[in-house]
Amino acid sequence: MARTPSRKKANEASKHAVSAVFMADNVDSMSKGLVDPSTIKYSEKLVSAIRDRPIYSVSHKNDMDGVSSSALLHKFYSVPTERVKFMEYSEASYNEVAEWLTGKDISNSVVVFTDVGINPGAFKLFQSTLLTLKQKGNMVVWLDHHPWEPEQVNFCAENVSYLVAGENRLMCGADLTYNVLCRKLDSDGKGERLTALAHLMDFNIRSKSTDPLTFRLAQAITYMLWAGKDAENQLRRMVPMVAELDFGNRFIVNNARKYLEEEKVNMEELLSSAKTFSVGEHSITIGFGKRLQSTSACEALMAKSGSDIAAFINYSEGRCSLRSKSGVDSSYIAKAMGGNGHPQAGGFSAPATEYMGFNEKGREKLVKRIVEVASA
Ligand SMILES: [Mn+2]
Repeated sequence: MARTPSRKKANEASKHAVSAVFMADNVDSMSKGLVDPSTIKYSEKLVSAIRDRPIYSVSHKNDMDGVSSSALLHKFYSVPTERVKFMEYSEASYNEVAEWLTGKDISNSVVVFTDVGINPGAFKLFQSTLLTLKQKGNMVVWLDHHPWEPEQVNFCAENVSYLVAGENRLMCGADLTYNVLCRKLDSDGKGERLTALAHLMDFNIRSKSTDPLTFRLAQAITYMLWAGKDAENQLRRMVPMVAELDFGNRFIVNNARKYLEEEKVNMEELLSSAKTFSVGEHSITIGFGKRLQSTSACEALMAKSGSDIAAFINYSEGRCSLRSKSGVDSSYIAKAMGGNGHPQAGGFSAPATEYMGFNEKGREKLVKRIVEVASA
């Protein structure tokens, strides 16, 4: 890599989350520091260090980016689906992953984390998990594009083999997985195509040629996430289909169809609850609903009202998703509400216990808070 490594430490970048891309390449031992994301390239050394070892994939559960990142590892590194784990940002999920990794007595293997960061509440647990993996001669590769806390970046920069962390406006999880680990192995171009689709979805970019395909997959993923305990098995089963771009597979199509059947009813409920408020130069439409794909729900709210920001409060899951039109940054709302996100797509948790089970009073309370925060 012909670039001069920046020697800046992560905590110089920001007092809070790292809003720039931090890279630590301990395999190449060439670079550590804040980098221009466009310089992140295929790593020949990393690929040759990992390709003959057993690989475990831990990826984000909630969307196409996480599933696609695992699918790329399945396709190019023959990671069997039993070695794929999907997780979300809850402490219970971090506990489960820590147990999955340390309970297996994995040694001389590789664990690749994609499209997830570390939940601050799980950081201590994860420090010991990563140290245990290291002691047993494992390599850890971590490829993420969400904001990270400086202490987590600094710990991982020292203790994992290869790290990309921090808000990345160029590359999503699948982009990082593809660019760093897969690009030169992609003889049929399917990996590149899958990555391009995941990129469009993750950055919420509209494209006529790709939307029907990507939305079908997104709908199937959403329907699977409603399956509770079985969700992970279903996602895992889908990984080889996603790897081969087989979005027309009956399994995917059936799940997408079930989603659409429910969507009609659920969308009516969402739109009838929607209220619009002006917040500074912008307007926000807030609606309550359940079992809807977040992006579709927010788009329906914006289409109905003409607002440039939408908040979909999923009362059955205790979460709120935010989306905004291109050029409108809604991430400050997610952050102020204790969540996280990108300029056009973010969210935060809104537990039922905090909002009186989302009865009328509880709903008013949450709407009031969002409007206050959005106006600030
Ligand atoms: Mn992502």
